[in-house]
Amino acid sequence: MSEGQVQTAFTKRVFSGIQPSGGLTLGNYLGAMKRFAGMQGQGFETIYCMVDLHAITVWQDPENLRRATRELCAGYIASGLNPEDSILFNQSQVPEHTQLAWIFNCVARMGWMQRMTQWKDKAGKNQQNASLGLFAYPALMAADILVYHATHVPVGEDQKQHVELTRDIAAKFNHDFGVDFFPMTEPVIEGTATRVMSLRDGSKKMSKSDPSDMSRINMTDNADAIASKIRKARTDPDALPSEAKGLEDRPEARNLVNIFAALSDTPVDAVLKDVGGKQFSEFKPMLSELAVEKLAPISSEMARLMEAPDEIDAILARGAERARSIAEPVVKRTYEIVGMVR
Ligand code: AQP
Repeated sequence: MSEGQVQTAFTKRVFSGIQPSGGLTLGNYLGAMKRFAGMQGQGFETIYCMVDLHAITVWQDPENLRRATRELCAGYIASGLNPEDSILFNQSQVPEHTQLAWIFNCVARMGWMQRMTQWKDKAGKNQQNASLGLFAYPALMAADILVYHATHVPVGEDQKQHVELTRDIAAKFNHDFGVDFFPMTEPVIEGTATRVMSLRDGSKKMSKSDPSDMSRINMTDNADAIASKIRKARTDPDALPSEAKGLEDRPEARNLVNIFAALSDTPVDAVLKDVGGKQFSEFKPMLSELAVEKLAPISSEMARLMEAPDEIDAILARGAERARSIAEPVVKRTYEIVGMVR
């Protein structure tokens, strides 16, 4: 289907996004960016977004937000996304996302939102003081996806619930208005790194906003920082097992093995065949070397791209134009279905 037409047959189209809410982590790379690049040119139309409107659901310093948005675009490109083959753009430059989100705010139910674990985690005990935007986040995410009639959304484990809610919103809209307009989008959660955990606590996901920098590998970390974080990563005193079953009650060990497997594109069992029986004192330097080998070219390409912010802005502007040409007719038709006089 060409840009500018409303999709009715729901051909294969991928949408996903990352928040420019701080420095990118190894979790974002393995759980999202590397997989986004893997879906490019595989028979999907691919659309990837910097979701800045999501980022501001918690306070962002304006200068940092601008920088993080450009850095995320640089990260996408350095991870293998090509702005000609994929549409790369910034969410706030395509107003159709918020236009559709308002309709979805009126379709989604309060109870659905209250059940979202990300809302509960991020708002914590102080829900009364959280922003209304944080509460409504999943309706905006549904709009991000459905404004392109996207059929597939590659995400990490943590976002599965939001994609399921997107399906609920699409189904309720279709049912309420007696149409078959929005597709039932599939989450794509594959591979060994759909949930990269903190290096300090194997029960917590690696996150940009974790107060401890030692908990994560940043995509801009140099070789020394990567090696030092892996050396200090929490582990247990036992040697590595030879089979995945042996990692079951060892979250920190499992995390480091999963990271190794994902970075080397090797199944976990094959990794354990090689490293089973080794102590962490031997395995950690192997992991550091691999991480530096894979991440250094990405971080140096990001740094190079960041030297030309005007070029990044031009890529984003062109991407927004292409994205709008798909999103605009979808919103126009949605408003007609709802009964708005156009
Ligand atoms: N640790 C992770 N393991 C696997 N996938 C991850 N993702 C994030 N962290 C991990 C995936 O990255 C995509 C974009 O996420 P995001 O940055 O928009 O939001 P997030 O999931 O809330 O990421 P952070 O790092 O935890 O950000 P903050 O700290 O700002 O909330 C998603 O596909 C996500 O699954």
